[in-house]
Amino acid sequence: MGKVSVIAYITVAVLLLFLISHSPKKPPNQRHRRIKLRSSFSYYGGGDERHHHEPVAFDPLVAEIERRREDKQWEKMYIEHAHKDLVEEAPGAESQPEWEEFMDAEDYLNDEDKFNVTNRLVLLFPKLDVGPPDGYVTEHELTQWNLKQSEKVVMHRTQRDMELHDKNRDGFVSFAEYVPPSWVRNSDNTSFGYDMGWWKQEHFNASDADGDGLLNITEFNDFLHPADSKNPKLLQWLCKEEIRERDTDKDGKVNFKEFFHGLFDFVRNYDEEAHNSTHESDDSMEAPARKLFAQLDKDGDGYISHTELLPIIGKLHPSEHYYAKQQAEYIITQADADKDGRLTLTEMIESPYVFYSAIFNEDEEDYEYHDEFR
Ligand SMILES: *[C@@H]1O[C@H](CO)[C@@H](O)[C@H](O)[C@H]1NC(C)=O
Ligand SMILES: *[C@@H]1O[C@H](CO)[C@@H](O)[C@H](O)[C@H]1NC(C)=O
Ligand SMILES: *[C@@H]1O[C@H](CO)[C@@H](O)[C@H](O)[C@H]1NC(C)=O
Ligand SMILES: *[C@@H]1O[C@H](CO)[C@@H](O)[C@H](O)[C@H]1NC(C)=O
Ligand SMILES: *[C@@H]1O[C@H](CO)[C@@H](O)[C@H](O)[C@H]1NC(C)=O
Ligand SMILES: [Ca+2]
Ligand SMILES: [Ca+2]
Repeated sequence: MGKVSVIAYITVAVLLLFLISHSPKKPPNQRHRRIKLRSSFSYYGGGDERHHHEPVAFDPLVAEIERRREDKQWEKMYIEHAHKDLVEEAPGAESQPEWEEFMDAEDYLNDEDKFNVTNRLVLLFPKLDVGPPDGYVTEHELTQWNLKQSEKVVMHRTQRDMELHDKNRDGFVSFAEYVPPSWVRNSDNTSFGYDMGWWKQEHFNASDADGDGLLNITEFNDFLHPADSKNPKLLQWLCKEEIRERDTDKDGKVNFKEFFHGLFDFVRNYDEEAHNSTHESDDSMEAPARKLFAQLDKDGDGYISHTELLPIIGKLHPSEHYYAKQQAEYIITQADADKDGRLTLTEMIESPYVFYSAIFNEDEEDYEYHDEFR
């Protein structure tokens, strides 16, 4: 990490101090709720994205704190692995990190004198209510907001990865520069998408939209998140990878059996989450699977080729937009008190913890327990 990052940390810290010292004073209530910062993330967005997707913080201020914590974790992990010998010479020195300043950040978020969720929502509402600004936040507005927040987080991670790979610091990643670090290579293969051929040159080439042999930040971000890319070459590559992965008899194509016992489950799960249908048994799913297979098999040769897979690739690899919409739908079902399908500022203020992820403690004692731990 360079000087720029250090300066960025300091700037944010000063900003936070400013906010703390200028917040209005109010008596605390709702002591049983506690806003939690999230601490887990995966180092490479790569292949495991469809298995678990962390929702992004609703409030940019919370996101900023989480981002700084993640950077610290990342930096520590990177330094540990880049200088393994150094760390091993000092056993136990950093084995149990205590993120004290982030504990403080969590305290800050939970101190209503300092971080008043009502005031935050009042402040944020006009930023959400933009299309059009009519006093209601619709599912679409909320989706766009969520998407903007998650794109910021994703791009930040990409920039961090870029710093790691762009060894000659020219702002581009060449294929030669793109050697996965040893700690990625040595870790669990499947979780980093080795089975997806993640590190292959073909993937790199497909991400290189203008074909100059180098990936700029946009292309590198696409490389790491192909499902969110608009680059047709990359989407085609993703389809090819999917076919390769599902082609169990290795004849280069996907037949109905391979489709039914693999791809179709993903499509079904996707549609279920979108349309809230009930779970069906394997037998009863065969007919709809055959129907979809026939629709996709445009040339009717009894196999799905990678071009025939393109219409459903978004269901196999859900995009950030999909998750942003899912999160928006969830928030609205939780906070829409009058059930008109949209949120007023009052509705939002009445359910603040739908927006601020919180753990719920039954009673005061539980709260004290957490208090002691800090
Ligand atoms: C937050 O601020 C609002 C308006 O300034 C006030 O009415 C409310 O009591 C405050 N809430 C808390 C929990 O301090
Ligand atoms: C991951 O896969 C590579 C190549 O297929 C292999 O050399 C390596 O030992 C594997 N690593 C683990 C931890 O399974
Ligand atoms: C990727 O592109 C380079 C030229 O830019 C070419 O030499 C290489 O063979 C390509 N690799 C694959 C797997 O397509
Ligand atoms: C990266 O290159 C692509 C063309 O491949 C271009 O569309 C994009 O604007 C470039 N991004 C930046 C940040 O320069
Ligand atoms: C799905 O529908 C059932 C009833 O049809 C309802 O009880 C349930 O809450 C719905 N789930 C979601 C996630 O919408
Ligand atoms: Ca470079
Ligand atoms: Ca409403």
